[in-house]
Amino acid sequence: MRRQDDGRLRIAIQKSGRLSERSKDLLARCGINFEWRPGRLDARSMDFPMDILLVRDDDIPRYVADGVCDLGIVGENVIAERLGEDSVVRLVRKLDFGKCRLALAVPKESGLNQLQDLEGLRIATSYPYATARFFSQRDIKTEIVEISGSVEIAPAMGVADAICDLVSTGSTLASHGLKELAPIFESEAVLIATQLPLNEERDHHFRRLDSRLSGVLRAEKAKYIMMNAPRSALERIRTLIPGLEEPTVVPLCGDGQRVAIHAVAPEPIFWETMELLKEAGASSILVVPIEKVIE
Ligand code: PRT
Ligand code: ZN
Repeated sequence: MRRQDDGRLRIAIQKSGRLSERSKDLLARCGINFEWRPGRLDARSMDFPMDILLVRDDDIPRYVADGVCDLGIVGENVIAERLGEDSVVRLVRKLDFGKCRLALAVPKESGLNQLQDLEGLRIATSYPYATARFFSQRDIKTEIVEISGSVEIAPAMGVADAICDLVSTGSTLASHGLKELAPIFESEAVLIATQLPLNEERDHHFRRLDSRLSGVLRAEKAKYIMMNAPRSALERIRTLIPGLEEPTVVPLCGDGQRVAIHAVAPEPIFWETMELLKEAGASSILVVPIEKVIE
């Protein structure tokens, strides 16, 4: 049943886990703060017409698909596992955190080196749907052993011959004597929206949120760069900073040859680039973070 329409957006995020703090922080940077009350799984924002629901990440795709919540922040891996290929939610944008990959791994000394070697073997995973689909698409018969946690210990326990689990740094695999055999897919945290229609009011708030998110994500990567340089070095300097199209160039007081250059660089500026800028004749190079961007 559709919930009562009070014009407020409702978003579901993970209650406690790897995505919780980053999700709350991202909303806070969009100017959306919640009053958290101990023991409560919902909260109301005082500075934006939005309510939040704290749930297990596995439930988020379904809540959003069914319109229980308008929006959700969740890993792509969870959406793929819970909803399959049905595009019953709308991917609004990738959020640049929670990056990992679902991958197949085998014991280092197993002699298993390629996918075909897994034919007829047991694969332990918390992602039975995605794993089974991967093998059936390649016509490789395997037995899927569904395990809800600590999948990496399954081979040592004799429960399975290989595993299919999330990997980020790879240190969990290494510390359990496992090696990665093949990636299945890449994942990161994403904002999803229901495909059910939002009324005019909620759609308006959704657009405001999305525009703020876009600004926050762009600002995260972008830097404001300032330097002084000879006017003759301008062309060379523009080639050194990726994406630098229209810098502001201001004459320096009392110096006809040198100018101040100010620009927003859409990508991070590395030390190597600063050294090249110096070689090109730039001095007093300042790189400062940008907090918010709105176009
Ligand atoms: O309680 P709830 O169901 O909400 O949480 P959960 O236990 O199912 O999920 P949680 O909090 O562990 O992870 C939430 C989401 O974070 C996942 O669905 C992914 O989208 C994302 N994510 C990113 C990861 C990892 N990186 C990750 N490394 N989720 C889990 N891991 C685990 C992995 O399962 C393995 O045990 O970390 C270990 C591997 O890490 P490395 O760095 O050693 O390779
Ligand atoms: Zn979960």
